[in-house]
Amino acid sequence: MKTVLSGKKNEVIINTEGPVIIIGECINPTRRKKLVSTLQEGNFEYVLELAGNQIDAMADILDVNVGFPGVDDVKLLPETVKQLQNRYDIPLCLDSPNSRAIEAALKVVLGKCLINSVNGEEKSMNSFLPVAKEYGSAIIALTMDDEGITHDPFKRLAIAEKILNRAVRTGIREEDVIIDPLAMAISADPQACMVTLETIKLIHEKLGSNITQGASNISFGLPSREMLNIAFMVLAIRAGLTCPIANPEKITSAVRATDLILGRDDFAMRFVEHYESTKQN
Ligand code: THG
Repeated sequence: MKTVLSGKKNEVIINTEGPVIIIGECINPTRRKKLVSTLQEGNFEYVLELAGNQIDAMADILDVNVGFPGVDDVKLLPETVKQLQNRYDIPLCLDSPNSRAIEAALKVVLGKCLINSVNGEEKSMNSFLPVAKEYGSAIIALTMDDEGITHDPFKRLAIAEKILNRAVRTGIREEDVIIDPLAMAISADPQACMVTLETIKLIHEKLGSNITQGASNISFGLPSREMLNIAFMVLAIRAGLTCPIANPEKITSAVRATDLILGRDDFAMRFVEHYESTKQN
């Protein structure tokens, strides 16, 4: 299955057959005080620098999250989108729980972007799905609903199916729904990663959808986060993950190595290209 996204001109195809597409996570105020302070001053240089660094590290898509307490993201999200698209031609993944902020950003965005995210709650589906349909966007579907987060992979699959069916009835194409199996901190629950891996496998087999996840979530609260994130990423790709939200500066080497090993990189072209690009720096 193929999900096509675009920037101003540049098209990116997320294909369940691979190779893995990287959604850069770094435009996110979590633990980035400087992002909050610069945006509060109306200064976009740092957000542009975060974008440029991730593009250099081979991000294919950029997640854009500018939500923090006290900010009016109905204003800030579209302004950030404009600034990013003034300088770079890359598809965007608009990351906000506020459907009004998403809609305001969709009014100014060029190309076809990804909405991050809808979940199985009635309120969420009712507010995000019509917006995605109206603006022709693809959407990330989180496998949680009005009953919260379940630890049963079959129930997560059922929620994915529910959102997918509702989206299709709203007029959104099946391939424009990317499923998020929910990656949670392993420090809080020893089985958290196994539940996610089982969910990925089920969704891959039963729905054949493209699959994303916040790949750095699992390592919150632990040392050696990079190593944990990489180990989990490799296993998740094998299970069916196709477009992780991750830090490309930390993860691209492992992603290229995994694609090569899985027979998705003829003559190691992408692997070597990435190696050469890191050597020059
Ligand atoms: N699913 C979907 N969207 C998501 C998530 C998800 N969006 C947000 C989040 N989870 C993914 N993004 C991040 C961004 C940053 C970090 C983790 C997940 C992170 N940052 C470092 C920290 O907190 O220590 C700081 C920055 C860094 O060192 O790079 O870990 O699950 N659909």
